[in-house]
Amino acid sequence: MKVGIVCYPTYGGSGVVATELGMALARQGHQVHFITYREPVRLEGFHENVFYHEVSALDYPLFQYQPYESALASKMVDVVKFERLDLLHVHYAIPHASAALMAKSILREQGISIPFITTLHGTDITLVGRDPSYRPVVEYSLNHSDGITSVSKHLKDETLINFKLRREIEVIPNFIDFSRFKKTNKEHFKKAISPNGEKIIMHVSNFRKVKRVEDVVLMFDKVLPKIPSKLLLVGDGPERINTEMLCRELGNCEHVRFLGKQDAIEDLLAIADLFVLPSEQESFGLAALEAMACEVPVISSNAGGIPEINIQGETGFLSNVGDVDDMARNAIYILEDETRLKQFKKNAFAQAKRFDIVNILPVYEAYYRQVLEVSEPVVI
Ligand code: GMT
Repeated sequence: MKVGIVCYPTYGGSGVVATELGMALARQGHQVHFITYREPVRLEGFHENVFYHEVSALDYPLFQYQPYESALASKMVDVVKFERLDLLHVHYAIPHASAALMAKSILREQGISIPFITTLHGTDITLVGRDPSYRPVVEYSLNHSDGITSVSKHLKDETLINFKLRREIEVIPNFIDFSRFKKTNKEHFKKAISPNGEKIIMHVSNFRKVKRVEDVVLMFDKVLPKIPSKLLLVGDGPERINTEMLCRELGNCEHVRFLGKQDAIEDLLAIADLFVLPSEQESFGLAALEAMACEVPVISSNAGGIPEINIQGETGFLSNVGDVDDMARNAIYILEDETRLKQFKKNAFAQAKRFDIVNILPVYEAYYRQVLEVSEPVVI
């Protein structure tokens, strides 16, 4: 198949999933064309069967906001025609689904049929998409998608509650590429971070408000007196400054390291003992699953789709959003006993294995085939 993938190329779950899916499809022999405004962060190096088409939106003094959606739709038209694509797969509904719909309509008039699948990732539904400023367009473009997938059961339910959809939503969970995410020996690095064998607690996110990074620091502050430990905060975003201020207020800065944006997350996860994800909203929680793949148990909130991956008392623990006391109690429980910690690590890995890309990729391929089979031919 020749597939066009549209996504946000920046750090963020949906772009990561789109990129890894594209690369896996390419390894299976499909031809994959990424259509984005910048090269996706995880698309490093040269890959046979992978092509990249940059969307550039002409700027003009009249525009207060650049019409990116029009530029994207125009690029899709061009790539579909020139590369003779079979299918478009857009990740994150806004504005990718409506841009794909526009491209599809333009191509239809030229006698070209191009079905498109929209994958819902989370805030495109739960936060941004249902805002009145976008809602009618999101609903319309979902109803005109040839296929819709959602990364968790919870997100599917949320979508059906918030939008009047005439289309079925297929749940296809996110996945792990175990050739990349596996525990490796990084003893030298561990020694540098925790010279006295302190436990390493880690959080990775884009530091947006929904991630509640301050809860990570508050929880850590309660764990620290009981368990000698270090906190690694990976990522960057609007809440970083408040988080740094909180560390200063609590006086625990010497035990907290802000590492900023990092590419090789797996190298950092290799030295972690515990991962914390206290989000207010999380349709899936890919960051937690990546941690589990590297044998790291998870302390999380019970928001959104997280309970579909983190199993209470087995791979970690789940608490109500904001209940930092409970999170701290659970963290201490896991970390205070070596045998227990080992068991949690083992369970976390076993759970992540259920989401091996080897199992999920064929589900996407089958769904692509299904959509292609039923998509209407163009009659002009
Ligand atoms: O919140 C993020 O980290 C970014 C966001 C995105 O769409 O780029 O992530 C969403 O998609 C990820 C991949 O499917 C999910 O793992 C995240 O749970 C989801 N984020 C939220 O729902 C807040």
